[in-house]
Amino acid sequence: ATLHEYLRARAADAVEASTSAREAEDCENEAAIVRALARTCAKIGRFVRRAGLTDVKAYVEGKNGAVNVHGEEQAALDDAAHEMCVEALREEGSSAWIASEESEDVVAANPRGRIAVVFDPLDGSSNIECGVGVGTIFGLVGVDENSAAASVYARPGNDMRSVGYVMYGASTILVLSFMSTGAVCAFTYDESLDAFVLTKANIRIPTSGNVYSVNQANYRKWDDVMRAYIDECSKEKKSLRYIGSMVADVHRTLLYGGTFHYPADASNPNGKLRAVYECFPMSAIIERAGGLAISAADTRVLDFVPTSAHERMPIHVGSPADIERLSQMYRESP
Ligand code: AHM
Ligand code: MG
Repeated sequence: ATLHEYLRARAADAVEASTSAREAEDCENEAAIVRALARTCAKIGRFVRRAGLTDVKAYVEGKNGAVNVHGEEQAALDDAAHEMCVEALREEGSSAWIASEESEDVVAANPRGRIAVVFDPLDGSSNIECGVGVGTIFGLVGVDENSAAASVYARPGNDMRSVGYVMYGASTILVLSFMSTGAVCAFTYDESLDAFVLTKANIRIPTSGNVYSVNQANYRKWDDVMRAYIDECSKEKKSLRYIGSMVADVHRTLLYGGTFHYPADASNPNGKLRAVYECFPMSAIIERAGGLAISAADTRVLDFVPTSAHERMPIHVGSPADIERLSQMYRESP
């Protein structure tokens, strides 16, 4: 099936199960928003693939030297991806709010809308210039009509409805969990059809895995438990894999099992990754596929309530047995 067919069927099921016209309309709108995002990601994928070529340079002139709200240098392709997403969501029309990692403020869209969209348009952008995988991450949140901007982010990750990411790697892959409880499915972009085609239905993460993924250069800045856990991984002869693109590192973790971490460290007490745009959607995908996502001993990532749209948080996601082991080590530490 194509993504369009899949969404049409799932939305029809949801409409049938709905108990009010309002709820039915929300399901239809949710499918329409996901469709718009997928179409945009196919376009972003074509730009990523052509990065460095002259026609792309005409569109995005290499690095533009701009600094985004997190103070990091922003590659121009980030800007372009952000613009493309905002444009597509505005055109689709039903989103209440649009919150992007690349924009300081949550942007108001349709005041009568009941679904807000949060996204990181191009994550891992330091990998663009050398042609290594990057991705787009998104999540949909239900809000009241005429809600305030804070209703988009000042709530736990558990509230996310549809969540997904697109990985621009050797192929362009969309991983989606549609609506609040949707199975995790992968769709591969077929250039000849200009469509995402279902390639993996109902993905379940392996119970444990042989790979751990973390920026081990930060080892000396971690707390004792994190160091002990990684020592144990190494003693157990697990393999280390780290691309430096969260989407690619988490995607591998989802399929092959194991763990991905961006812990707190001495220079970054809340880690590096943003709760709303990165940690929530990726953790929701992993948990809906049977994995676990924690930020500390017993604290689920998805229970965290951010106080700002760009707040960061520590994250450990992956196979349930492996994350449970880390959680146990934190619980037992004095
Ligand atoms: P970005 O939003 O500036 O692209 O940063 C996020 C990326 C993630 O994709 C990745 O997991 C992490 O940064 C890697 O950070 P580090 O280089 O500190 O290991
Ligand atoms: Mg990012």
